[in-house]
Parts: sequence; structure tokens; C-alpha cells
Amino acid sequence: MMFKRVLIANRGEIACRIIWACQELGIETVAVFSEADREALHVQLADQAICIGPPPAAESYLNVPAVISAAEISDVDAIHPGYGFLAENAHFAEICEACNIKFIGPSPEVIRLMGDKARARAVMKAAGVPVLPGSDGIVETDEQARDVVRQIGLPVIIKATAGGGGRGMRIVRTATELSAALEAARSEARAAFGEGGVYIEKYIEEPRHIEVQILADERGHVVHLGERECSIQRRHQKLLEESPSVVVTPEMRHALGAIAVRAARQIGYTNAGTMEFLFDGEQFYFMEMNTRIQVEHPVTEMVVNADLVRAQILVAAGEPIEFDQPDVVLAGHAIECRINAEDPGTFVPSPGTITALTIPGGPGVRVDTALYPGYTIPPYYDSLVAKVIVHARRRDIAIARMRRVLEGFAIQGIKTTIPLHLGILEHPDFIAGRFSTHFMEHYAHRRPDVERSAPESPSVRSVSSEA
Ligand code: MV4
Repeated sequence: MMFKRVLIANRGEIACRIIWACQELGIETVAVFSEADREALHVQLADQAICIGPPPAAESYLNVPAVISAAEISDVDAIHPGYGFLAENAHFAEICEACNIKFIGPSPEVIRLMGDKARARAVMKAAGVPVLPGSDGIVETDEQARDVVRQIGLPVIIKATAGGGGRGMRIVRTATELSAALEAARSEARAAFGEGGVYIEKYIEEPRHIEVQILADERGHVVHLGERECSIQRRHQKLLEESPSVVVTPEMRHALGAIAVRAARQIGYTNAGTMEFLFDGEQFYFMEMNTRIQVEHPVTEMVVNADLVRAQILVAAGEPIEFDQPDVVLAGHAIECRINAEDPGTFVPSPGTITALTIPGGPGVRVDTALYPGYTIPPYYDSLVAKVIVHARRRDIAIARMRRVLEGFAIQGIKTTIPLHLGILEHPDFIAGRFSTHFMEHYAHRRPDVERSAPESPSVRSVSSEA
């Protein structure tokens, strides 16, 4: 049965995005908010809003008893966790289930399995998904590590099994570094995740990060929605994503999609999910699976003409996916730029009050944001303030469209990363589609040049980059 009322356990643009999907489905919405978010847009959009604690996320958006209490008080049928916060917390999904509240996402068992990166790797390998050469599970001793290195050769990368997103990782290029790197990765993992288990993979020097979006209903019907190219990142934070990837041919997409769908079916995956791959120029290798809706889901929505959040809600309510794989057609090209309230050169957060806001429009333009004029961005949370997504018939047209939109986008009162994005969009290697996950490290050397050559348009551009 369709939900009557849904609680959104998140804030910012994604909370608004979920509320809008609920409104279109005729579902009542309950927002939760911290004391720092009384003036937040998601609080104003929802039918009801409940304060769940003080500003620090650990005491509010990550506070399981507080969120569950709000859900009980408001008598919701389901909780949408968005991304971040409790979205990939298997314990939270279990508590929801025990309280007879539908968690809009996969089962707690699948979340737990994919959260253990070494086990996820083993399960995917067993399901016929290509994985990088590496250890079979957790590496316990120096001796085991040396054996793995003997088999696969250097360089290798040591990763935390509880990790993801780059913490607790060590690249090892010479045999003499191995033992110390293992110990360093373990203690970093223990400190960050309370769990010191690590595993080893062959290190790919200049990979592309390409991920496949999947969608599964609760009747075993699974489809993929193509790939997203996510290589443009800095310090493990994605900056710009696009779909399709310039290196993926229809044949590669078909093969990779079939692998992802088969694996998802085999592990009993339900709802929306993303399989992350590294591409070394020849082959794809599974890296990890994200069991949530992702920040960059709009680029997929634009090229396949779908509404992934609506689909998440429908399949969680037990509805079937009403289309088959051949009905999924990728049309045109979409690009997303993540706009952060940060100094574009140093990436230091720049919270503050939005004194004026001009959001461009026109064909193929979408802006997902919770900003409004007069809003004060609190300093406690992620600095993402807007996602600008453009869609066009071809990649070069999409790039031109994104430049036009970012040049006309005026956010006064804070510094934003818009100038950085304009620099990326005019970089010859980006334009040519020649890049790896290391693009921004190379690009950093050019930054002063890029800032000087940023387009003029003083009325708009200079204010958006001033405090
Ligand atoms: C890798 C890799 C190369 N080879 N794994 C980065 C984020 C995390 N999800 C996994 N990451 C990587 N995994 C193999 N086998 C390259 C990265 C990587 C990276 C690693 C260390 C320092 C910076 C990096 C930037 C982008 C990607």
C-alpha cells in the first residue's frame, strides 16, 4: 500500500528534493531539523516539522532515538534517509523495521554487507563481477600482505574494510613500505571507523571513476540506468559528474549494465543503488556499492528521463518497476556541478547570509538547492549549497550551457566554488574528455591562470566570489 506520510531524515537540497517527490505522489511530509536549521527551506516545505536536537549532527540528524521518536510522534509509514547521515546505517534500517516503519532503501542485511568493503568485494567476485587483483578478504599479518604483493605485484593500495571515501587508505610502491603502511592504515581505520580491518588491491595509477545506477523492486525486477562519470574530484569529494561517460560505448554499457543487474539480483538488492567501478582504459573493476540515492543522481535522471526519488518511494511501497531494460534509453548528455560555500582556491568553508540570489533558467537547466535570499548557511554541516544540472543533445552543447548558467548564477554574501567550475569547464583536457581521478591535482598548477582568465561579467561574477 502507498504511504500516507513520510519522514525525511535529512536536510538541505536532498530533503527538499524528497519532499517535492512526496508532494507529487500525494504523500504527507514530516521534516526533522536541528536547532541550527529552524529557518531551513525543508522545514518550510514540509507539512510538519519536528526539532530533533542541537546543531551538531551527532546530536540531531545522526541521533537514531531522536529521529525514531519524531517518526513515532508523527505516525509516519516510512522514512527516507537521503544521502549521508543515516542513509547507510544498517542498525538504523533495522530499528525502522522493528518499529514497523518502512526504510526507503535496501534491506539492513544488504546495507551491512555492502558496508563491509572486503566482504562486498568477495561477494561481487563470486557473482561474476570483475574485481581488481588483491587479497581474499581481510589481511591479518605482514606475511599475508607480502604473499598478496608477491602474487599481484606493486604498486598496491591498502583500504579499510569499514571505509569508503578515501580514509584509511595507503598506496604502497616499494616492498620496504608495506609493513608500516599496513599499520598506519589499520590505526587510521580504527580511529575513523572503530574497526581496523584492511584489505589490499592492485593500485591503478590513472583510473577513471565510473559508476552504474541500478533500480530494483521488491519482486526481483532489476534494471540499470546507465553510468555516471565521476572522475573530477578533489580530496575524495566529487566536484562535477556527467552522464554518459565519454569512454563508455553502447557495447560496454550493455555488458557493464548486465553485470551490475545480475549481481544486484544475486544479493537480493532492492531500491536504488550504485555500483562504483574503476576503469583503467581497458577494463572495469568493481570497487564498492553505495546503498543510497547519491548526490549526483540528477545527471542520470536527465539522460534517462526518470525520477529516481519517486521510484525509490514507489518500490519501497511494494510497487513494481513498470518498465523493462529495453525501455531505458539514454538521450543526450547531462553534467552536474556541485556548488559549495567555500573559497574556490583553498576550499575553506564560507558559511554566511545569502544577501541576493539569481538562479538562471532556460531549456535543459535544473538547479537543486535549498537556498533562498536572506537564508543564513549554518557552519555545522556539509558545504554543498546547490547542484546545477544541465542537459543538452551533445556534450559540447551541455558544457556551453553549464558555462552560461554558472556565469549567470549570482550568490551574494558567501564565497562559492563557481569560479573553480568555470575553470574546469574551459580546460582543454576536460573539453576533450581526457582525464582521470587525478585531474584536479594536475589542474591545481594552473589555478592562478584559470582565475585570471575567468569570464568577465563583473556585475555577477565578482560578487559571487566575494565574501
Ligand atoms: C583506488 C585507486 C586506484 N586503484 N583503488 C579513492 C576513493 C576511494 N573510494 C577509492 N579510491 C581509489 N581507489 C585502486 N585499486 C585510486 C583511488 C583514488 C585515490 C587514491 C589515493 C589518493 C587519491 C585518490 C584519488 C582518486 C582515486
